[in-house]
Amino acid sequence: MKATAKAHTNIALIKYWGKRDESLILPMNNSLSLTLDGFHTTTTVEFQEGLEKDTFSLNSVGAEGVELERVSVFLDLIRSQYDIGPIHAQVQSTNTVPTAAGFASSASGFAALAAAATRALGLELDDTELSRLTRQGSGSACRSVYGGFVEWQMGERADGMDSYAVQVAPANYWDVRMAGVVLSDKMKKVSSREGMKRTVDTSPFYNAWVDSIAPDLAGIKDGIREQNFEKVGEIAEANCLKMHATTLGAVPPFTYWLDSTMAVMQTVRSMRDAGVPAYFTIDAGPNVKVLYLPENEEAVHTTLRNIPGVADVILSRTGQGITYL
Ligand code: 2P0
Repeated sequence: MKATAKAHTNIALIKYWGKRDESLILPMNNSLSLTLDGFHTTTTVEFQEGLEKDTFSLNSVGAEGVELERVSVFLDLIRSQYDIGPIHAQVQSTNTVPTAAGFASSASGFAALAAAATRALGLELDDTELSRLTRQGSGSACRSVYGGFVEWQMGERADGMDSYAVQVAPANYWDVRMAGVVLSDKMKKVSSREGMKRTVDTSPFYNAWVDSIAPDLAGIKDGIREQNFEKVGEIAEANCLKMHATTLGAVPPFTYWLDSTMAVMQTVRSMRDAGVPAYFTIDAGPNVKVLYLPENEEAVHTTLRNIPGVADVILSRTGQGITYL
C-alpha cells in the first residue's frame, strides 16, 4: 500500500488556455509541451487502515488548508473512480521546483501524486489512463506523464475519456534547452484557473486564439520532426504572445507581464538580431522561459543574467516521464 513516483514539470510551447468543462478539466484546445529535467517532484503515498484523514507534507513541512485540500480531493477522485473505499493516505512530496522560480509545480506535483497513489493501490494503469487521471488534478499535469515533447489531445467527448496526452518525441530525440528567467519583482497574480476562465467568458479575442491553434500545432510538430529550431521557436513565441493578447481583451483586463518581463523579451529578440537563435515563452506569471540550443548555452546564460531585474537564471535539459522509485 506504499509507492514512490517521480515526475518532471513541463513548459507549454503551444499553450493550454481555457476549459470547456471546469470540473472534468477538459480544455478548449490541444497543447504541446517540453518536459524539463531540472524541475521535479518526488512523492510517496502510503495508504493505511485507521487513518482518519489524508495528510500531506511538502519538503518535510506539514500542509494544511487549501494545499492539503487539493491533494485530498484528488485522492477522493481516485478512491471513487476505482471503488477503493474509505481508506486514507499519508502523502510526502519533495519538490525541486524552486518555489520562487514561477515554474508550475502543479504539473510535476499532480503527475507524481497520481502515479504514486495508483501504484500504492496496486492499480496497473497504462500511460493513457494515468494521463487522463492526472488531468483531473491539474490540466497541464497530464503532459508530465511523458518525457520530451508531449501533446495533450483535447478530445471531443463530454466524459473526457479521449482527453489525455501522448508523446510526440522522446527526451533524447533532440537536445534543446530551456532557461527559466526568474524576475525579482513579483506582481500579485491572477491564478491561471481564474485567468483562463475570465478570458474564455469575456475576451473578444478568445475565438481567434482557438482558431489559431490547429496551424500552430501542425507547424510545430513538423518543426520538431525536422529538428528545425527556428521553426519551433518562432511558432512557440508567437503562440505565447497570442495567449497573452487574449488577457488584454478580458473584462476586467489583465496581464501577467511586468516591465522586467518585457525587458527579457526584448533582450531575446536582440540576441536573435545578433545571430543567437533563442525564443521566449511565458506562462500565467511574469517569469520568462527561453528556448535555446546547447552550443549557445553560455551566451544565453550570460546575457539573461545581466538583464536588470533578473534574480536568477535556471538552465534545464529535456526531461523524462514518470519513474517509480
Ligand atoms: C500551459 N498554463 O499550457 C498553460 C499556459 C498556464 C499558461 O496550464 O486549472 O495549472 O489546474 O487545469 O494546468 C496552467 O494551468 O490549470 C497552465 P488547471 P493549470 O501550461
